[in-house]
Amino acid sequence: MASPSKLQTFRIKPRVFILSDISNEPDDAESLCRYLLYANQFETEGLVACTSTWMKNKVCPQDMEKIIDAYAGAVENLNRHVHPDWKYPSAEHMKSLIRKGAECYGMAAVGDDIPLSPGGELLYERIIAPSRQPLWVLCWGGTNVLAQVLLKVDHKYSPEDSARLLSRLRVYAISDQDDTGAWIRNNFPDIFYIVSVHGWNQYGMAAWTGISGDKYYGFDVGGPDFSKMEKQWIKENIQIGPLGTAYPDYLFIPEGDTPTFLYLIQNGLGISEFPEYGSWGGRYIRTDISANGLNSNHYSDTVDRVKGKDGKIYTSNHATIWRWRDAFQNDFAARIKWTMEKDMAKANHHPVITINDAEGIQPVKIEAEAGSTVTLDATKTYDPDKGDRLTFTWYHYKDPSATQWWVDAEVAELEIKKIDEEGRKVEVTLPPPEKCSVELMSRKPVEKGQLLHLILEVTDDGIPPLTSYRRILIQATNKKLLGGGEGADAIGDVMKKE
Ligand SMILES: [Ca+2]
Ligand SMILES: [Ca+2]
Repeated sequence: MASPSKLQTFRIKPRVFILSDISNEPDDAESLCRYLLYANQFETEGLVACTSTWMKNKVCPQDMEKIIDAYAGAVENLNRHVHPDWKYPSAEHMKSLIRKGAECYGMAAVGDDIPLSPGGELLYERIIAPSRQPLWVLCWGGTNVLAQVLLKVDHKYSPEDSARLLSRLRVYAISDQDDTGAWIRNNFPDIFYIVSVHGWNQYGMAAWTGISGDKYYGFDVGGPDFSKMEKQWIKENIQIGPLGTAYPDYLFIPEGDTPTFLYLIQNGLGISEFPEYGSWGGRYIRTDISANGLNSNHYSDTVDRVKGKDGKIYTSNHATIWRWRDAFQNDFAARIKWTMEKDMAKANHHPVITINDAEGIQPVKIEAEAGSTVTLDATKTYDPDKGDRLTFTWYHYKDPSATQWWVDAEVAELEIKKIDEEGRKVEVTLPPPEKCSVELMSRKPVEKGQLLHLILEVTDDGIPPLTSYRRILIQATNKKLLGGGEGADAIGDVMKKE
């Protein structure tokens, strides 16, 4: 019989603080429904209703309460489907975190003589609390609550203490939705800040619309599979049970704010300190590459190359999210089923991956010489549900290793050879030194070459199927400095030689 102690565990609970312009349209309510299904793996520290350019003069905390009332009816069943050490927080606890942000637009809430809103008070408390864990501020609307608090920290603390406190902040914002986003990045450029930057309100250009915006905005036509975003699918798979019935129908696109926490979900794929590695919440890279990014700690859009539904390759920022759509929609649907099912044996649960004896979700880090072969063994991987069959897929995620647009010219393929029929064990051969351990332009050999990303994806055959991941970070080395070639000062000259 399936035992809860065999279910996935984690090492930490990321601290999360949500600012939401809930009720400007239905999509924040949808995102909150989904977020609550993952609430057992996060330490939620605040839920603040804020304004945005789409709702400038009111905030709607009462609509957060309604969703959490619905969650109250789901907690008991949810807890039957997670490891006993990773239970869901009570609805009372989640409700106690709700506050109002400033009931005005943007910078009108920010100034020396303007008191903090109740939401600002809570955020201030959480920022100055003694914790070594980063605090993730997820911005689903405007950012004036955050801007208010930054100004207060700046006034109350010495530059050194303020820098220390703000170094623990991590922001993921869904574009700029008021005039404080640009103000924050200009005045506090060292804050870790993920946001798509583009012309005002031109959301179709932003990576986050990759979650579901392909039809509405008309990007990547033919690439993403929209079937699990259709209203009918949502009706049948999501809008059911105690929590799902609180999930409203969508107006423009569903769940535009959801990528902020898809980014943090602990499924073995993403590593939250490294936006450039890619995750369900997309892939972002530093805008400013000055020494350690000290001029600006802003992360903006980049692209992935992904084979679409029609077999063509799509190169886009949106693809960094839609490429995972099937998996994250199945994950959502499976958790909605948990809310309705008392019996663990009647629902699906995630495969638990072990690689080379390391269980868990953390990346596996290895160093290997360019051209050498390493063995990776996931034999001990299991599914906690009796009888589920697992499919093992290993693939080289090349995009994170590239330093420029032409990934195929810069990142050579890892050779992956299955040792057993299922592919639980593989031999992986690194590219030769001239392909992974020389400088891009000078062709000078380097001792430490590319960091290569190998992903193991394990999917079960439950209903709906669930996927777990592990990332293997392979640091290529070149101890004998082999493979150097004739370089050039200009990229055009390098290309001629290729
Ligand atoms: Ca929103
Ligand atoms: Ca399973």
